[in-house]
Amino acid sequence: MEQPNGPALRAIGTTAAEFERDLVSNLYFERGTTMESASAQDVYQSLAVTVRDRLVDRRARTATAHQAANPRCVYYLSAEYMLGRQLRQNLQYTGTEEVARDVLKGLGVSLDEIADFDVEPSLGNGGLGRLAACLLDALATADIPAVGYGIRYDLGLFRQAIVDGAQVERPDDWAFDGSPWEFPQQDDRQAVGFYGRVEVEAGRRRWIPEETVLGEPSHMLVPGYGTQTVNIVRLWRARADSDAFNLADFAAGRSAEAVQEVLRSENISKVLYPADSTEFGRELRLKQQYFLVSCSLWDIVRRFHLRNSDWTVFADKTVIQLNDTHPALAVPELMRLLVDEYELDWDTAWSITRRTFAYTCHTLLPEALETWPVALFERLLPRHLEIVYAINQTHLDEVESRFPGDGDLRRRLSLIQEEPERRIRMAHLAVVGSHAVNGVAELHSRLLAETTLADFARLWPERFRNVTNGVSPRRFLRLANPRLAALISERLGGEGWLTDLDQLRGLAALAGDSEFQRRWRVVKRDNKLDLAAYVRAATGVVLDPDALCDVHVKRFHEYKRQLLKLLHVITLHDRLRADPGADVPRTVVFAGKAAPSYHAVKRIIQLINGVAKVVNADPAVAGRLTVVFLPDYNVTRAELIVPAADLSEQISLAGKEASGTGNMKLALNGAVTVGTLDGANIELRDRVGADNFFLFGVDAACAAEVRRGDYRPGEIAGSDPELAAALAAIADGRYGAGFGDVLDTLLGRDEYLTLADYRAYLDAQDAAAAAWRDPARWTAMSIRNTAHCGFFSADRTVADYRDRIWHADPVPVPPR
Ligand code: GPK
Repeated sequence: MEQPNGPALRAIGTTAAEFERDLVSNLYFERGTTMESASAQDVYQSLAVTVRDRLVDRRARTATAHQAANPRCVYYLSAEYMLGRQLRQNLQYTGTEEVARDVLKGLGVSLDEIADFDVEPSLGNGGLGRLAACLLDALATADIPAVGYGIRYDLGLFRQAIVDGAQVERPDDWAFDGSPWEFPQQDDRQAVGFYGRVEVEAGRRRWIPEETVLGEPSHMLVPGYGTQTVNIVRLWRARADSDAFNLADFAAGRSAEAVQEVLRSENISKVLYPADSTEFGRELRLKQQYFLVSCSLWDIVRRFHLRNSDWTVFADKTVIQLNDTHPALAVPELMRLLVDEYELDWDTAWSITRRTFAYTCHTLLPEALETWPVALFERLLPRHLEIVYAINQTHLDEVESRFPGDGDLRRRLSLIQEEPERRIRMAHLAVVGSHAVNGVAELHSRLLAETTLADFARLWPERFRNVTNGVSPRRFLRLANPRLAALISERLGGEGWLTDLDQLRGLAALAGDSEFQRRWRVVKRDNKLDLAAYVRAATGVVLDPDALCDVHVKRFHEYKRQLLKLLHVITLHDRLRADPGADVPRTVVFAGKAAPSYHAVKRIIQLINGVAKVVNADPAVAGRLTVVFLPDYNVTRAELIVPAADLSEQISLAGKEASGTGNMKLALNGAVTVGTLDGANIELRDRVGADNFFLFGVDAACAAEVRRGDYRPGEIAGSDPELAAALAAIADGRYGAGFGDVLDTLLGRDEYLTLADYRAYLDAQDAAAAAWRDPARWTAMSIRNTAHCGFFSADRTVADYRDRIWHADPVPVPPR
């Protein structure tokens, strides 16, 4: 993009008059209407464009600065992005929120009402996708030249409705009303091949694909906070060739046949796969992965050639971060481009490739490590299979020379799994093709090197490192919790903490200050009132703003143990019926989506709703215990729940949660955690202090130990009367008939040690209730949680990646 400097371009200003002029003009020229006849949607779209224009100007200057500096660029490859709503973010990042509010008010419109038209693009499943968005935000804030590459799914993650207590999935046509934040670039389309054969031409192997699909990019702007940098996220959408539509079929009345080819192509970016940490063996998914990789690498190479001509500097100018294994095909694809298309020799190409890639692993669950059947891979990507085999050969030769005669080791390290069917191990491919491999929390990185990737860690210990996740304080404090942000800024004397989160430490001295505590509690209460208003409208359930707000919000997974929380609720209900003073007044909020095919956790959602119905209808516990399942958890819902939370449930079985980032968002907003020694909980507890964290449960080593021994959940249930009563309550059908399957998993294998941790969990909850009874004590704990959360800023995470993996320098963008 060129620096706009011609006199024809109107100045982009931030005064109310300029803002109003642009808004009205956008309404007129973009929507073809005037303020008098505009619909709310018209006003929203014009407002969005008006704000966007302010970023476009920065974007143009960013591109110019990058072109001049020719820096090392960070390319983030991710199948998922959960960007969240854009309007309020962009108003804040351009400093136009107040101006916009006033201008709209002058025109008789409320900003809050208009802002509700903003639709969040839910192009991800959960933590991994949201992490990608937080990192992009922090990259731009740090002035690091970066592009995020992803897929522009027509349908984002399904919308969750609850019908008769059960999850029902509805399509999320997020751009149905138009998406004002996107810049489609139809003229930058890129062809992507599939299937076909490999031909030898003058001694060189070349792939002749049989099918071609077009990748059409559109980008969204990613502004930095407090800086001029605006990076982009570039999302690819699959399009068929313009002559793919079969006119003859259509004319003959065969309308379905007429669009067949169009559909086959465009299906590639039709829908985000709603699987989270589970293997999803579908040809279309592999096609999606290659589609993303092929389009993005083409674009990365194109960008490189805008500023460079010599391949030997490619890796000095380019680092490609693989967000999990979904984009791991980039390794053979870059090799194919370098060797087949640009005719570099294999060794040079391999050295460039390895220096270019770095890989982040987000799980330890073996079932979440992707593998693809060789047969499918060969059919879809015949040349890539040859390249994978060649990479594997060199790799296994190295293994053999380092550990001669260790056939078992070679089998374990091979890119190809042989039994029960031949499959390509994508995590292996990513490790072999990268110069750095990282886990996402200290425990996770250690366990990766000791278990899941132990053989690789022995082979290349220098490649392994940890980069603990972080979250954007702009989104999860400033935007989500403006009341708390204002109080913090008032006390810390400015907003410097927003880009230097360690400054929050200054709040620790105020933890015991009764006036500050009072104001802290007022903020929390107001946030709970906001949540209560939403919950009432969405579910009819009435929440008490003075009750302890206890939240378990995240994707549904057995290892995250929503069921453990539910057993606690059932026990509380029992206790409260006998003794109204048995617990503090409490609201339990559950939210989260289950993969549509993950039957076991969909049953848990049903059971939660069954329990909620019984508890909320029981006059004996009215005002003491309320249970709500808030449907359709997403970034927007998180921004509502997180600021209102008092108690943060982070109760995964130790050793299963790679990091967690909800734990960070909640603690940052003053929620106190009840949690296990899992993922980043450990680092969180280290920082906020053991006194400000309710710890319980087995640790990862012990969990592994229990699993190896002869664990008997039935005996635990038999020897704990309260637990037995809770299980009996589920069995007797009061929450709905037929939850025998849920009981069977608990009393059978109890894979996630729910029963083993039940008693310790209840004790931790009793300790939390005791602390809550003393408001001064609780509030001090809450303040200390916020005060010591600076480490969990995504800015620190990005600084770690920058220093330890990317070695990319910032490029400041001059102001206009
Ligand atoms: C991990 F493997 C995966 C996955 O497919 N999706 C996903 O969201 C999450 N994750 C982990 O479960 C979290 O512990 C972690 O904080 C998050 O990725 C970001 O690293």
